[in-house]
This record gives sequence, C-alpha cells and structure tokens, in this order.
Amino acid sequence: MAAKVEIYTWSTCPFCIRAKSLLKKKGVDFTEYNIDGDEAARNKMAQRANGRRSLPQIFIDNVHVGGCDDIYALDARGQLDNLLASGNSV
Ligand SMILES: N[C@@H](CCC(=O)N[C@@H](CS)C(=O)NCC(=O)O)C(=O)O
Repeated sequence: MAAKVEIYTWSTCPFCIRAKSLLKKKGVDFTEYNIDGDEAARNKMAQRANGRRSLPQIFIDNVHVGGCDDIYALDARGQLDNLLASGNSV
C-alpha cells in the first residue's frame, strides 16, 4: 500500500519546488498544503514538525521526515523508495 505523503509549501519557495519535483519523479500521490501568508497554518505545521518552521516540511504516514534536503538525503541513502511504498518509519 502506498504511503500517505503530505507536504507544506510556499508557492515561490525553491526548496518546495525541488522537493515536489523529487516526489513527482517518484510517481507518488501527495497532498500539498500551500500556506502562503498563513501564519496560523505555519504554526500548526511547526507543531507537527518538531518546531521546524522552514518550508517545505514533509510527512510520510504522519511521520515527520524533514525538508527538501532531508528527502534528497533519504533518497541518496536508498531509503526513500521504501518509505514511499510502505510508510515504514525512517
Ligand atoms: N534546508 C531546508 C531549507 C528550506 C528553506 O530555507 N526554505 C525557505 C523558503 S525557500 C524558508 O523556509 N525560509 C524562511 C525560514 O527559514 O524561516 C530544506 O532543505 O528544506
């Protein structure tokens, strides 16, 4: 079963565009929360993301996996495909 993938973004954020490009390349469905200018939503995101406030923040099966650099690092270590396929924890 495919994992549930969620990503918080700003429209013009290059890290967000880069992170989404990797998810698209992997062919996974993801839910995008575009939170341009919405500080309340950003606060909620930070609560889920262990206090991290930079964009993007990415969750796989409700587990925080980090930002753009983090998912590229997971991919480089060969761990991202498995996470996206099954939602196993990191
Ligand atoms: N290393 C982070 C960098 C993310 C980042 O710097 N995002 C910018 C927007 S493109 C940001 O959130 N800036 C505002 C802030 O850091 O509070 C990642 O890979 O996700």
